[in-house]
Amino acid sequence: MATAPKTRPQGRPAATRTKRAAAPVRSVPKTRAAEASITLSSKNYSSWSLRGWLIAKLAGLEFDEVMVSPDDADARKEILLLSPSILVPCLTHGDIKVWDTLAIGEYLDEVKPKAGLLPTDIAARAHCRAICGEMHSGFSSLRAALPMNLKGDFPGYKVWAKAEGDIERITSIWRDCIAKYGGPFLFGDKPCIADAMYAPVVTRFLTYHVAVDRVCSAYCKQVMAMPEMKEWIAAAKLEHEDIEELDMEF
Ligand SMILES: N[C@@H](CCC(=O)N[C@@H](CS)C(=O)NCC(=O)O)C(=O)O
Repeated sequence: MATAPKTRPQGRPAATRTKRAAAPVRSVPKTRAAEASITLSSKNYSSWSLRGWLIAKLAGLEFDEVMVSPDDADARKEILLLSPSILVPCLTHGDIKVWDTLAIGEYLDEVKPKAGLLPTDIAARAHCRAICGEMHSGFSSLRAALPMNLKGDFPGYKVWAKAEGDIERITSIWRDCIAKYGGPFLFGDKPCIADAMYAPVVTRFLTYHVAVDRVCSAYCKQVMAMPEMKEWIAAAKLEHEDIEELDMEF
């Protein structure tokens, strides 16, 4: 069942996460040794964790998931060792550490060049990098107004006016890509880094019942039908509800 929507005065992005139960750093082992590991936090709330994880999946990388709780003091010390930025996601691949989602995407494109993480055509690749950059550095109103919450379902949620501008820009990016490259994903028939970057926007649109046009709605369905998305969302739904009140962009 959905938890009650957060009430926040519209027009004022909230800033603090008030309470989060301490959870130890824990590694989720796979049946065989993986070539890499990725630090992640909440699968329900952490949009950057989802992006990094999805990119690694699309790359076909074998990796272990290291779940961390940044609010626990001991865990925080360990995260500092795992991720110099104290942010998730952080990829460890042999001796190499990459602690930013875009950098993880660029690195994995070099390591797994056949995975198609970036489009092969130079113009499409530049376009892809531009819209990934826009997501990485922008849309703060949307991120503040509609935090990722995969367990949530908030029909009738009042979208803050400033976030409407972000929604318009994002849907125009999607329409443009789908018209140019033929869909069903942003750069053609296979998902790439751009789809991973925008996947948490898709889930936000569904969580908060944001109405979009036919093309964008079909794109949202396409992303939600990805087996990797189904796997992540199923795990998110099983996650402990240890965050009493989350009132920040996450
Ligand atoms: N620009 C970073 C953003 C990463 C980020 O903001 N991660 C959030 C979680 S979604 C985080 O680790 N926040 C620290 C905290 O929760 O204490 C990236 O691209 O990876």
